[in-house]
Amino acid sequence: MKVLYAVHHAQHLPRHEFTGGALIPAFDSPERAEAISDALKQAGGFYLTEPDDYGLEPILAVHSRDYVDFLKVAFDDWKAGGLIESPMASNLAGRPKGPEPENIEGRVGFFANACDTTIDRGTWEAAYASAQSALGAARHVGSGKANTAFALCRPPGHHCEADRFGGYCYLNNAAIAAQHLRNMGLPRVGILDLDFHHGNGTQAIFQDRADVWYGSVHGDPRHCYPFFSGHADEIGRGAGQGATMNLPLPPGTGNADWLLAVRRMVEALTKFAADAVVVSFGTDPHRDDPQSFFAVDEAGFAGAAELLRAAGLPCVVVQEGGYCPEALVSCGLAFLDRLQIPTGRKDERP
Ligand code: OKP
Ligand code: ZN
Repeated sequence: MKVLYAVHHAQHLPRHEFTGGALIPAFDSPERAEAISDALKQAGGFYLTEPDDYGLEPILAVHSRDYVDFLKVAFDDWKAGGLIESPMASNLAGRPKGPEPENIEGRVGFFANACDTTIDRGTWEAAYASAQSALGAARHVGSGKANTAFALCRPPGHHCEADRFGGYCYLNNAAIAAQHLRNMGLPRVGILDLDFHHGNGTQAIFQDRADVWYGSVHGDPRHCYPFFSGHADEIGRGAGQGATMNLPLPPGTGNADWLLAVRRMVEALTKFAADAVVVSFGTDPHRDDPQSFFAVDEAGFAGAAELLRAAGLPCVVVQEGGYCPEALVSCGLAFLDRLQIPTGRKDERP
């Protein structure tokens, strides 16, 4: 399987995040992506390459120009403004938002949907490279070269809206990949979000559209981040009604109930008649993950891959979260191994 991996992610080095009323060491560390890439190299059968540079245009197909311009300069403007540490939102704009403030602290809040995440020196470059990995994987699958590809993205993307960062996310890699598949000529694209957290950003980006389906299985937002999005009655709006699907699950959810939900998602994807699916893939449903209250294990991830493979959909897998180093590796391998079409049907070499 082709794996798009931009080593530049290591330039994104958040020192801390705001959680539980305190600044704690950031969960999204470079070691996360390094653990996965090391394991894939060792496992064999995965062909790791740096993504090509597809430029800003496919990013601007999802994100606003104002937001992208802000991300590029936020860190430098923060320092120039005499502020300490790194940009982090302390005030959030309501919806709809008014005009962008002039003050840098105000601008950070204007372009944020949570107060947990910093923007650091190197964040823009890493987020840009991460999006290019998603684009590389989308192009590989969308052009028919292979049925599957894996974008080993870091930072993740699914909490990021068109013009708001948060939840460790700055550019919505999965949304950028899905939109790119549309622009390559695929009429109907699905996004299946298996990360423990609901992808509030991805949902917001596509909730009004009928051509991109979004489905998510996640921890019930009554009990966990992102708290205000991901309830079962959120099914899309206007033309997009019926093209959003949420299955929030309670604390303690294990393989059986999780896979039942994934099965319902895959059935809905099939009914939607998606031409390809982008999987927002997080390993945080695993029972050992420090952020999750699910009890899924490697067999669960293998089962999810089996369901997707049986559906016969071209599949772009995009890394989102996962904070237990061992589970990042074991669940990633379990999922990707099982997703591959058996040899003889389609050559998976790049
Ligand atoms: C990013 B991805 C819980 C704090 C949660 C934000 C979590 C972002 C997860 N005590 N903070 O979806 O894995
Ligand atoms: Zn997550």
